[in-house]
Amino acid sequence: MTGTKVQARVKDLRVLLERYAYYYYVLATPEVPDAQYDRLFLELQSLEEKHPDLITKDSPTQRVGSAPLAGFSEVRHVVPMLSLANAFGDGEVLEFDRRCRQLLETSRIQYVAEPKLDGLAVSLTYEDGQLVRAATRGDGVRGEDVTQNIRGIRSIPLRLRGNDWPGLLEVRGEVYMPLEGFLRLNHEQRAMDQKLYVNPRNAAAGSLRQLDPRISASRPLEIFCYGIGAIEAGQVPETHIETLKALTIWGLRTNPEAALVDGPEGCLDSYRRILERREALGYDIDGLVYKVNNYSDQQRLGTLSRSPRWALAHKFPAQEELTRVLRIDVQVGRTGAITPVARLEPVFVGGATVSNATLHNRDEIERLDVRVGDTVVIRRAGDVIPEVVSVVSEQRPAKASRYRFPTQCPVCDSEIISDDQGAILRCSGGLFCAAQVKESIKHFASRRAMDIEGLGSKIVDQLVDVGIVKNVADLFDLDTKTLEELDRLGRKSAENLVASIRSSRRTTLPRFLFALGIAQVGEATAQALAAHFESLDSLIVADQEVLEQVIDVGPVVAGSLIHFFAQYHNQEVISRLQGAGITWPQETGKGTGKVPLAGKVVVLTGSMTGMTRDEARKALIQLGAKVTSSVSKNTDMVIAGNEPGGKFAKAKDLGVPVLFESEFQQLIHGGVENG
Ligand code: 5U1
Repeated sequence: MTGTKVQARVKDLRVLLERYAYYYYVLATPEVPDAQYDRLFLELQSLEEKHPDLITKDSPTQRVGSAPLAGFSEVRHVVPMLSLANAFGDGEVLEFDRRCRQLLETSRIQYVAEPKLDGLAVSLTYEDGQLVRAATRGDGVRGEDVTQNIRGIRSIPLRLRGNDWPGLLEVRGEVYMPLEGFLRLNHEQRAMDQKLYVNPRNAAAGSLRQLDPRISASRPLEIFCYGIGAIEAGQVPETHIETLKALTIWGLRTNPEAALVDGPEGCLDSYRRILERREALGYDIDGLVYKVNNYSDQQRLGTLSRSPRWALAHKFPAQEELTRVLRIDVQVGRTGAITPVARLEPVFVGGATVSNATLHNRDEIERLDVRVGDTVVIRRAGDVIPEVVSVVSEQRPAKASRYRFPTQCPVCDSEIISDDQGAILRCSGGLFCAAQVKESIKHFASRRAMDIEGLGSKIVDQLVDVGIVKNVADLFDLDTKTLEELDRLGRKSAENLVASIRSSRRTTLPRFLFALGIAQVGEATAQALAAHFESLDSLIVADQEVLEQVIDVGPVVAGSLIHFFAQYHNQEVISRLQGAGITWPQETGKGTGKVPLAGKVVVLTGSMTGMTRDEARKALIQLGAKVTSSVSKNTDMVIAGNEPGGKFAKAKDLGVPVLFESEFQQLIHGGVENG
């Protein structure tokens, strides 16, 4: 290539790479597979190696420097980075709106409601469209210069797109670590015997403050930009919502959840909706921020000493709190798995009072070195079981001794054994252990299994403790008189329970298989087995080889099924259940057109607007699909919602067909043909 041609190619490659990064990170709709991006990147890198004079500071290849820093120098913010006034209840939001209306002498205000990320506030300065400086918020007046590390965040453009940006533009936003990246990072840290981060916020802060920019660049950091600080030689729009749009056009990533809302009712409505979807966002938020939309109104409202009068953070209930460990117990699950649980001084966290938190397993107790009497951080996020996150070791009582894991089952005294890998500890008591019997009955009766309404945990405990029920088949022998004698169960409830046990007998084969509680057989596997064999009899007689033909059934699941059906007492229970009248309609798994995704391996990514993730997953299972979590060459289809992320890119890369939400909805309602 001639010198001019090389120059032109280098320029084209940069434009293409910037464009692809923009579509991938900012618009979340990748234009090309990752492999294509990588190819062009390598081409640019090799041209720059041969022609170093063509290297520019804003080239996509020049994001990460190699020299570790001695420290971070101080940066003074030209416009202070303010903090936000907090509200914890609806009343405070109404009061905020009343005050704004009064000061503005208006009857109605439009606000922008946007998620408040639990990350690290930063300021990015662009001069003539080039990123020249990035700083942390610090105390709001002085922060640290983290330019080298910010350059490593690929969703932050090194130069702005278009040409209508102000000559000097200081953008503000929150750097955060998505939950998936946080879990992956901690997994890697553990593998390398490095310190674990307690939460995504600490991981984001720790990653951005690495002195080696290469380490920082390897961390899964992202940004959402939410406003503008200093500005010269140019203008920004007149409203906040328009500014967010302008930022996106200039190549900066803004939160797609930000929305213009009307009055305090609009704010509170957004709050409730986002609170419901909080777990599905893929990143931690600790509330919503409401901002008066109109900038001239913002100016008239002005700021108090540290926070603007025109904005309010409406916080979610705290998800982490401190409390004390009173005792450590172990619980025995349906399959005998032993789970340690911390009994706590009750504490209000994540919107509920919590007095128990899981300690997961023996290794986790050892890792945390949690002891009775310790002050601990516990976390309760949404419906997730509360867990102990860390120990405040400075507050440990002098005589607290190390926890010794039991060697015998606390319920039946059988020996506790460890499985092949030594990761899971189990009670060896089997059906001799009342705890395992109770849990297997609770599972059998649960909503997604036989769905026996009214058979709650307390009733099962009593039935097993007094010896009336020894296995799930005994449930179908219960009568009103027997049940009436149990504590707290009147005649009416006893009658209702007998009726719901009777009506549970009409079920489906997948539900029945799932209800049996066979190790390794969850809902999706039960669905696949039912679709494949279409009858219980054919499943029971299937050998290892035949079983492994079922999609996603490998040697372990097949072995578990064979072991289960070979046990005499399991055969007896199944035959008693059938004798009690449990029936299901003939499986019409293949070729009927009712289950268009029969046997297909499907992956869900991104959030749906019309349904929760769990609803989407159930709809897929109903359509016959096997829902898995990661995309591979075995995946038949990916369903992509909003912000689909890496799985979407991988699907495109591997040529896996992708269905968007509208097409998925059509499929649910019987519209799209599937090949
Ligand atoms: N989304 C969002 N987060 N956040 C934090 N907007 C936003 N605005 C802030 C802060 C501290 O401050 C400005 C209102 C000054």
